[in-house]
Amino acid sequence: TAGAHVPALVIGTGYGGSVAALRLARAGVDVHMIEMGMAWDSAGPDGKVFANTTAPDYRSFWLRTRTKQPISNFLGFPLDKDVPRYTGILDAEDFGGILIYQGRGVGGGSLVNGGMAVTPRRENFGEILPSVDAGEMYEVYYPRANAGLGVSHVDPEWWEATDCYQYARVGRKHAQRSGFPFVFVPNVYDWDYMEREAAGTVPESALAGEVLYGNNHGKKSLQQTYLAEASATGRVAISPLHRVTSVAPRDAGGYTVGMEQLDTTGGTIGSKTVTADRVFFAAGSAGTSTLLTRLKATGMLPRLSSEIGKGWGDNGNVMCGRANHLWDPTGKLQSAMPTAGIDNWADGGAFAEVAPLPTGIETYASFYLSITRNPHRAEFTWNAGAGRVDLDWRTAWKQPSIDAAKTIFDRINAKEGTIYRTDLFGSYKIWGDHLTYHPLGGAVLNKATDNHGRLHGYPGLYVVDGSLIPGNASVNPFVTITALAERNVERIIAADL
Ligand code: FAE
Repeated sequence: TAGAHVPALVIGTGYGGSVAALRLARAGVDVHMIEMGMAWDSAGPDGKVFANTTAPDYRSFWLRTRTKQPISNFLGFPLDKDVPRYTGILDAEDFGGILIYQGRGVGGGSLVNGGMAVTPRRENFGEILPSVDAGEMYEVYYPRANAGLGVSHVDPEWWEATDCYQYARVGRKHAQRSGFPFVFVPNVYDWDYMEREAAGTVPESALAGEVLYGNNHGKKSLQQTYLAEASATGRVAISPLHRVTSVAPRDAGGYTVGMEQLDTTGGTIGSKTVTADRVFFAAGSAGTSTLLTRLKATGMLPRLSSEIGKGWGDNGNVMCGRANHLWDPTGKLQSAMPTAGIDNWADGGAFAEVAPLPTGIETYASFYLSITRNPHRAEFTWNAGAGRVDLDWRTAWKQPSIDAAKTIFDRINAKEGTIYRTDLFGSYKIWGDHLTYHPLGGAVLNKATDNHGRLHGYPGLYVVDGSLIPGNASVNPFVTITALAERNVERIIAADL
C-alpha cells in the first residue's frame, strides 16, 4: 500500500532515535518512528509486562525457540530452555564469531540494560571520538543527556547498609585490598523506589532480579524519559512491529522507506511504504550497519561512503566470575542494578563493572562485566550468495580483552587466595568471550558520515545511534550515544531544516 508522507522518519526507538524524535518534535517537525520490536505497554497473562530474569518465557527472546542466556551454565548445569518463538525483548543476534545482545521494542536497549549511566573520564574522550570538541561535550551535551535520561547516584549510606548490595561491597573490599580504584557509577534506576522495595512497601523489580528481560518498575527506560517527552509534544507517532527493509531516493526529492509489518511470531503481515524528507538511522550499531551495508551493496544507496560497515568493535566486553571464600558471601538478595566498578583503565586497559548474579541463593561468587581496550575492529560486508550481511569478528580477537581483565582479577585472586569460576559459560570455561552487550561502530562519525552524522552522498539521510562511535567508549556506552545524538541533532536542526 502507498503510505503517507512525513517530514522526518526515524528507524528505531533506542537512545539515538529517541533524542532525534524529541528534538525534532520540539523544533516543530512531525516525526514517525518505526520500531521492529513490540510496544511493551501491556501486561501478559501473569499480570506483568516483562518476564523475570530467572524465569525466561515467550516474552524473553527475539524469535528463538530456545533461550540464549548470557550466563549459560551454573554449577555444571546448562540453563537454557525451550520457549515459544515470539517477538520477545532480547535479541542474541548471532554473527558467527560473536553474539550481539540487543533490546527489541519501543525503547531499544533501555528496556533490557543494567541502567549504568557512565560519562567517560574526560582524559579518555580523545580516544573515543577524536573529531568531537570535548569542551562542548562535557559542558553542554553530557549534562543534557544525563538530565534527559534521569541519571542519579545511589544514596551511599543506604548502599553501605542494605543486604542487596552485599555483593558490591565484597567487590569493593577485594578491589581495594589489591590497590585498585573502586568507583561508584550512576544509574537511571529510581533509587527511592529501590529503597521502598527493600522496605517491602512496593512490588519488587530490581530486587526480584528483573533486568535482562525488562523491569516492571523502578527503571527509567526511554519509555519513561525521552519517549514520554517526545510523545507529549503531540508530534511523534510510533509504529511498533514494523521493520524497515529499504530506503531509496525519490526523483521528486526525499526518500521512499519500505517496511514490513510483523506478527508476534515474526511472520510478515504486509508491506508498506512511507515517503520522508529526512530519514534518521537509529537501528543500533548492528541494525544501522547491516541496513546501510546492504543498501549500498545492492544498489539502492550506491553513493554511500566506502567506510560504511567498517570500524565495528565490541567495547572490549568480557565476563568472568570469581569463587570467594566462605567468609565472603555475596548475598542471596542481589539488586539487578549495578552501582560500581573497578577502574584500571589507565594502567591495564580495563574497567570492570561489579555485576549481580541474582540467583536467589548464596553462590559465594563475584561476577564482573569488563569493558576493555581491545584494538580489534571488524567489518560488515554483503554476502550476496547467502543474501545477508556478515561480520568478520572472530572469538580469538577477545584475547586482548581477557589479558586486560586479567590485570585486575589475577591480582585479586592472588591476594585473596581465590580462583576463577569455571562453570558459568560452559564446563571448565573461565571467560565469557562469546558475546557483547555494547556493539559500537559500523558507520563511524567523520568517516562514513560527516562530523555530525550526515551520510555522504545523500542529503537528508543521517545516522544518530551507536554506530557512529568507533568501537570503544571506555565505559558503558548509552550516555555517550545519547550525548553525541544531542550534539549532532542540535546542529542538524539549526543548519539543515
Ligand atoms: P538501540 O538502543 O539498540 O536501539 C535500536 C532500536 O532499533 C531497537 O529498538 C531495534 O529493535 C530497532 N531496530 C533495529 N533494526 C530495525 C529495523 N530495520 N527497523 C525498525 N527498527 C529497527 O540503539 N549500556 C550502558 O550504557 N549501561 C548499561 O548498564 C548497559 N547494560 C546493557 C545490558 C544489556 C543486556 C544490553 C543488551 C545492553 C546494555 N547496554 C548498556 C548497552 C546499551 O543498551 C546500548 O549501547 C544502547 O541501547 C544502544 O543505543 P542505540 O541508540 O545505538
